[in-house]
Amino acid sequence: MYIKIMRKLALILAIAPLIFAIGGCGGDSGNTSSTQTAPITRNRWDTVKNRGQLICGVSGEVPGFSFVGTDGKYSGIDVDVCRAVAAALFDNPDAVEYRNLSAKERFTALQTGEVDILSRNTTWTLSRTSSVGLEFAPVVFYDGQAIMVRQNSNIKTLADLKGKAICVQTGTTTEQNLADQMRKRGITYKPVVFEDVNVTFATYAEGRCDGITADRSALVSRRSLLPKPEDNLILDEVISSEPLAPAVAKGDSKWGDVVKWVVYSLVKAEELGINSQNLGQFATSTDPDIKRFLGTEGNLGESLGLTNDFAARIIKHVGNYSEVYDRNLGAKTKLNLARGQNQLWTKGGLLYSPPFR
Ligand SMILES: N[C@@H](CCC(=O)N[C@@H](CS)C(=O)NCC(=O)O)C(=O)O
Repeated sequence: MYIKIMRKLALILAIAPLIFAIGGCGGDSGNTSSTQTAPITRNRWDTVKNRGQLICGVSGEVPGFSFVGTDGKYSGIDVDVCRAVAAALFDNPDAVEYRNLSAKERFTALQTGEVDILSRNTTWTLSRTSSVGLEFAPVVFYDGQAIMVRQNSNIKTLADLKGKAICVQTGTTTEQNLADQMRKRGITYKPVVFEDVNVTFATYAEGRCDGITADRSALVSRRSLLPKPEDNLILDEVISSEPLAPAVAKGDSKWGDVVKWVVYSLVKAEELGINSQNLGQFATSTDPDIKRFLGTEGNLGESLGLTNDFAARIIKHVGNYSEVYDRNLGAKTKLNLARGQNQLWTKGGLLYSPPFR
């Protein structure tokens, strides 16, 4: 409660003059303060360095992405991005403090400087970049929106949801996409909207909604928490593109670059076939590309304000992209999501790293 009040107060102080100056909101999902916000801090990297710890905004409610286990530990692909940044900065993936943020709270937390980075199944959109003031790092998971219904409901397509109640979380692209799709197809429906993800899914589980919609990965994830997961069917129709990416506050390109190249490092390591198990074998590699990447030659890391071995630190502590994916979302996990679009470009997917040069 105290944190929520402080968040609101900090946001009002930070952007009040701008709200009055612009007099409107940018119309982005879940953010009442969409406006041309001035950057809160221009040197977040120094702030983080002085603090000795990264503050990472996550959901904490989506297994496979970010979730708090019974042991109190965070895990998930979004969490691993936070760990990778901390590994690059401090050679310590545990130098992270996590803050759970709902869809509605997440952008305010970044704008006010409460968190250094948002790593929370967040879709990269134009208005979030322009009006909300986010700077996105590369996509860590390409997703799309889907709908889940009960197996025994006879609902097989979006059209079958005519006149039905659909549970959806507010502050999301999900809510907007559903409205768009239904309008486009001329289907009337009853949106049942909540701020809290647990209430949204509980309402569906109690049978008070005929369907529930979210990013497909989130449906697979949250279905695993339902009393009888197998009684629920995720429809094949995918109604949107949801490129999920970490973000920082706009206007601090030094910090933005650090986070971006940490994400690229995960992908580049997979491209080069370097992982946490075989990293040692590459220490003496004579391949110039690998030498630059691992920092045994050149000063790419220092040019970012990091150490030259920052990518090696990430691989040592967190692994490459495929290790991160397999650990959190792969065939050995409850989610069992095929790599699909999240495969390397060389294997038919969309993941691609610019040169480390
Ligand atoms: N990717 C979409 C949806 C993100 C989202 O918040 N999805 C819900 C559906 S499960 C969620 O993760 N809720 C978790 C929470 O509120 O902590 C967006 O960026 O707007």
